[in-house]
Amino acid sequence: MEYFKFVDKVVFEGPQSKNLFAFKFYDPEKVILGKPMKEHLKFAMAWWHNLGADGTDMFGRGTIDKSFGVVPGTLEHAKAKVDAGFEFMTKMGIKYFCFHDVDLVPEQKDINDTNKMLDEVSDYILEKEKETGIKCLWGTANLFSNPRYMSGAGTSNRVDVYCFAAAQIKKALDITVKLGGENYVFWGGREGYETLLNTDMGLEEENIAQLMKMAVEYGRKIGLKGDFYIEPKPKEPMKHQYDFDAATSIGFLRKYGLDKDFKMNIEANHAELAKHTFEHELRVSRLNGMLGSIDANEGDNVLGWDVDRFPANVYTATFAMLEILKAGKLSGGLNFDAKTRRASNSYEDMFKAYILGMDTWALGLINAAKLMEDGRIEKFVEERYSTWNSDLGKKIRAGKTNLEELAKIGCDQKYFEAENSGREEELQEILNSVLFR
Ligand code: XLS
Ligand code: CA
Ligand code: CA
Repeated sequence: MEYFKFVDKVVFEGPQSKNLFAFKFYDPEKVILGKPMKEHLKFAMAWWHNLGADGTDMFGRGTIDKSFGVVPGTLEHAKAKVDAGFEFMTKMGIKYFCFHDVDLVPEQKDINDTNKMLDEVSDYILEKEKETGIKCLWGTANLFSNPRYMSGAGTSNRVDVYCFAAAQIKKALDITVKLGGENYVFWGGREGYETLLNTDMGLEEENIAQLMKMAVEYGRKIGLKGDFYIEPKPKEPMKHQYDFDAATSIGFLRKYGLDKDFKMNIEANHAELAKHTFEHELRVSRLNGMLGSIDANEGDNVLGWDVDRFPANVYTATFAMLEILKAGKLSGGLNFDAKTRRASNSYEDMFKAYILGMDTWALGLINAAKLMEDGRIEKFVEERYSTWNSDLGKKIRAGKTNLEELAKIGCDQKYFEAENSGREEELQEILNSVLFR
């Protein structure tokens, strides 16, 4: 069955094209900085939003028909989602997808029944992967929707709940490896707390570290080759989430010796919720050798929560691409953890949203390359720090001096004249002149 008859294949037609089902900027074969765009931009489809999100919000039921012609909540529906998903990715030219266990099949009352369904549906996905060459980018377990996780999964106050989490993680790892996925994500939506009055924070932190350790051991045993990721988010659904931001998560990983197996999966909208910029989170991850993958979306600065909009902000994509280019090759890619708005409720809107997202990131890449070639901003930063290349600067950086010696130099200088401007406005003007020339 063909679900999306209105489009055959989305191809590049260029910025002048008025075809709503064509790329204006994403030209997969075009070489930028020595590599085709499709290699720089490893796009992935998020199973949960694209095949599952029906526009439901806390004030109203769904507006978007994701039944794909069969009754939702059945095995047939799970398979129809596979068909629709592979038709969508093939038509869009997307080579990867990401999933939670319960995106693939409806969760059953008994976890063993859910696992049987997962076996059957993943067999079917495997067939489709072989036909199309599409692969899994990462998998994960949903450890936040089921009421048993109301007080956390790996950070639950109950050991029996912790074992359910272990069971789901084990199965999600099995399915990820079976589908050729190289990476595995931990997003801790319920791993946090509402009040310290009822919380043993120290015990919770140790327990989740232990769970991650066991996940790594098992994952390596069954052949997971890539990275485990933590996906930081400061809040929502919990008031305080332990993986607040990249810096917090990296500190946690180092404390528990998990930093060799884990990297960051940075989501733009989560960075904004932490009152950072997306590029800040990417920079912190990159500087620590911890940038693994990206959840590509954006928030809305009028709404203060996790709205998962499709990325449209070209400046943000540009700054993000600069970080990604400097990081070199990522083990992951760009997963569109994004959904169409509640009122954008047609199948056509699904395609238009992905076209918008992919074109935005293509522009980000094109612009980042232009900025690097132009070189003025980078050169300015280099010059701004040039006193650190002096003999004194080198001596300090090599740790060959002490506070007394520097204090003497400081006092001999007597006073400081603020004459070397940071030139922020000049740099913004350069930025615009490079982007829009
Ligand atoms: C929710 C998260 C989630 C993770 C995967 O806010 O973005 O979707 O990406 O569990
Ligand atoms: Ca995400
Ligand atoms: Ca999100």
